[in-house]
Amino acid sequence: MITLYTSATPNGHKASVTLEEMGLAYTVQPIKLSEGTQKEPWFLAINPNGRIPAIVDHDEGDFAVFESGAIMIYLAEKSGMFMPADAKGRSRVLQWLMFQMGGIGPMMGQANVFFRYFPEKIQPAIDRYQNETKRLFGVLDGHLAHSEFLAGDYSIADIANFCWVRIHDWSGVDIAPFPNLKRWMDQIAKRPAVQRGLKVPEDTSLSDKDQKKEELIQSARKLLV
Ligand SMILES: N[C@@H](CCC(=O)N[C@@H](CS)C(=O)NCC(=O)O)C(=O)O
Repeated sequence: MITLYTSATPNGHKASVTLEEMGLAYTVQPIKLSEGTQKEPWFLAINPNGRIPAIVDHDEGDFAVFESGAIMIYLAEKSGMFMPADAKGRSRVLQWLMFQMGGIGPMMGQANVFFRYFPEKIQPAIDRYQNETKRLFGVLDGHLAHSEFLAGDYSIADIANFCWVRIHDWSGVDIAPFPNLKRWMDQIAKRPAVQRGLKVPEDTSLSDKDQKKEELIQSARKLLV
């Protein structure tokens, strides 16, 4: 049994979708980011970085794993699923996973901050992160023009990038100019395990009511300064 500490964010969904896809037994402990639960000493003992997601694997002596990418690799190795065993296949998956961890996540994350959360609209910062997000979407689109998935069969690399690209509205970037990316997004969104994972820890679909959306924006702002 695994405990997943999470919130309804792209990084949290990377872990919950992965667990759902692999059919691993887990329980969810929701972390209230707006209340600072992630900075409490008991949670820092699990993740010294004070962020979600994190997991504790009770089958492995309560082994704790933090960083969403590291969690996905750990679960792929535990389950033997969604990452090939051969060196080249594994490397291809890790390349696209790192592309998300080092590119899509940080750039979209900053685009979200400057476009969506900060009341002051600092245009050069918005432009910088939106342009970089568009450039990265172009890289995905170009690759997906000749591949069904990012690295051979459907893998943790697809899950990681999907969970971020789906919130492109938060960054103020449209995916309509990227038809291959859109085709791939639509395909992954249909997977039942993905749909279940996106409801963890609660159903916060992108069509949230305005009031709920405003609450989310307010609590995110508090974390950023
Ligand atoms: N690189 C980390 C980033 C984790 C992260 O930034 N998590 C956010 C939610 S998506 C968080 O916990 N924020 C709370 C805070 O900043 O205090 C990962 O991939 O796990």
